[in-house]
Amino acid sequence: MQKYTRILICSDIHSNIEALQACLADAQARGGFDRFWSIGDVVGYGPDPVAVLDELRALGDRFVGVQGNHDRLSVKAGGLHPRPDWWWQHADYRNFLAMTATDRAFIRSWPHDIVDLGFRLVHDPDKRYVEDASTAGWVLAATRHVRHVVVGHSHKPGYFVTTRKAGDAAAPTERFRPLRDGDVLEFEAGRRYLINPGGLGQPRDRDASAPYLLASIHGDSVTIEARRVEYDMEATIAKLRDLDYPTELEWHLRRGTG
Ligand SMILES: [Mn+2]
Repeated sequence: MQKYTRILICSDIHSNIEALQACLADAQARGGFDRFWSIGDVVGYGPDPVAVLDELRALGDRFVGVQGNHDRLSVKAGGLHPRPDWWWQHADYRNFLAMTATDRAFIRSWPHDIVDLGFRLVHDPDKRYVEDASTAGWVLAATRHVRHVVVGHSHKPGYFVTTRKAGDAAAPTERFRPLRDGDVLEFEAGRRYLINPGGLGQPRDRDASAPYLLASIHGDSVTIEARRVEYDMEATIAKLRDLDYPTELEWHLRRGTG
């Protein structure tokens, strides 16, 4: 019998502990996972950076994570934007104040990008949003030493795949394909994939439920199942109000925008 590695893939948790715990429980109910890939932006925006970091620390060796742009900002010396211009900077500054030196050391321990099981994990390659085929093709072409790429940053679950004719090297891709709840994607041999698990703690595809992916990987054989999970958003929003976070956050969570 083949032994598959089961991986929970998620990105952009953004200090949303209710959404994270709901996804962990959902994955547990579906047979659990051997590894947890976090594609960055664990903190920022939401009200619970420390609870989220504690949950990830509790995963022990199963946790593999890279830094996102909000994570990088949150560990800058001196903190963030004491007189912020934008609503999200207010939120990130509150995140910064809530975290301890130990929390910041944990975030600093994550690399910018990493290769695991033939996948390159990177939040925002060259600080870009990968939302069109030409950018996806550029990222894949710049990453020829690995088979596939996982990104975050756009908060929209979906994938790009190289065209059948292209083979491995030059990598023009087909258009973006969204991944919806229950979609199952089996990788085709000889093609390269760039996947995005979506924004677990702040989706931006106009579906307010929390997205993540469950992958089964054995050598070149890859199957990915897309999940959407309802979570106790009212609890998250109550905390945002209690802690006087910008009202834009509630607005975006309810609508699945950002
Ligand atoms: Mn983000």
